[in-house]
Amino acid sequence: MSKSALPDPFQDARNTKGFGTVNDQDDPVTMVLGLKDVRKCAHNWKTFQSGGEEVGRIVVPSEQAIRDTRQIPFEVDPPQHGDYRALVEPWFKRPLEDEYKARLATIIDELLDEVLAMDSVEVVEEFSLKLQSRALTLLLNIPYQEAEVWIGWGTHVFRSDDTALDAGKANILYDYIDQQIEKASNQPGDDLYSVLLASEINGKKLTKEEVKGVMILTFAGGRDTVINAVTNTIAYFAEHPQSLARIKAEPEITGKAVEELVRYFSPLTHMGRVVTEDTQVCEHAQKAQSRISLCWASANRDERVFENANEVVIDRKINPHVAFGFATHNCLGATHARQILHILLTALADKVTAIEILDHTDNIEDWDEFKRKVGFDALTVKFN
Ligand code: HEM
Ligand code: EMZ
Repeated sequence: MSKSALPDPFQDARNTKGFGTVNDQDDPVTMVLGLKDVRKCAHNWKTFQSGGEEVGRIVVPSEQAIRDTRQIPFEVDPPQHGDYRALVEPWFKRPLEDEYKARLATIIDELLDEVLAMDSVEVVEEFSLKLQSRALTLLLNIPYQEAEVWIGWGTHVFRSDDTALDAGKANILYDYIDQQIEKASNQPGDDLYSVLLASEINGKKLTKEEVKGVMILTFAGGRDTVINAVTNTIAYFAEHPQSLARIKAEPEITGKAVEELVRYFSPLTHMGRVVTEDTQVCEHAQKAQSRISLCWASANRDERVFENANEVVIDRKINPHVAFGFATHNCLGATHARQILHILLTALADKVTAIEILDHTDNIEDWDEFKRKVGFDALTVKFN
């Protein structure tokens, strides 16, 4: 069996009934599996809500027990969503600027040089986590050194080896953000905290709680997703050196390659919504106040849309994937994530000739009837 392959556990359920069910903390979730249905539900924010009363409930597993702060704009529905989104969108587009790209390229080049000199590298801890944390200093526009603090937190800010909902860990993040907000409020700079503290919606300054909501989301949403995408990229090229050679020979396909890898990896498996009225989902009765989820990972393997859906077609021409979501809440961090992967592919093609996998432990998510490999808990390689 290929080590880099991520099998699609949803195929049967998607083709027979179009949905699956996962019981999360006695609050079951109907997982919507087909691409068309996922898009339809994502578009319909009135019936399938993100911003209900119960903060944390749209995440699966629900984070109600470990979080009181509403993540913004993720847990807000239109029309308020649009106000928040308009406020933060320009900031999250900065990765398109040349200077940002150049600084990101330096971070990636330095890290690659480091691991190329090592006899063996545990990619998750020694490469992907460092890369994610160092790159995030650019997105937040704060000193590079701060990444060391975040590297110490491990791969997920809410999950640990023992539990998917680690309150102790979550509190470290909340306290840290509170402190940073105080610091920026006393001594404003040109970092994201300061910019948010100074901004207004309809003439009203954002509260510290709102700023905290944006920052928690920025730390949580862009962490294991990016780490898994980077680690899976290394595993993929280890087993497909010819694809790396193609990117070297035809750098113009790099953008397509990034989209295809993100489709195939689908680092965020699904995201929930709360149903506001009795309705039907995939011809299945869905009660008001129950939960559904939009399963991006399943939608991205929908064979009605993607030819050879279970293969990485490195220069796939038509690729309407939903790995970054769809409609209202589509990923704000996508510009940053795409830039990381684009620069990483270029640097790998430039500096690396072969990657050998020495050891690996899969990271398999358990969604009751579906067990999904999303990446690796550990991946040891030798770069050549
Ligand atoms: C939203 C995936 C990286 C910040 C989303 C959504 C998906 C997603 C599927 C939609 C959620 C929904 O509809 O409920 C990913 C993947 C990533 C990634 C696959 C990496 C490959 C990042 C990064 C950041 C980020 C790096 C920021 C540091 C956000 C935010 C939203 C979001 C703020 C909410 C946008 C809104 O509500 O309007 N992401 N994400 N993401 N993501 Fe990402
Ligand atoms: C939430 C989510 C954001 C959630 C767009 O996705 O990412 C998850 O990893 C977090 O646990 O709180 O931020």
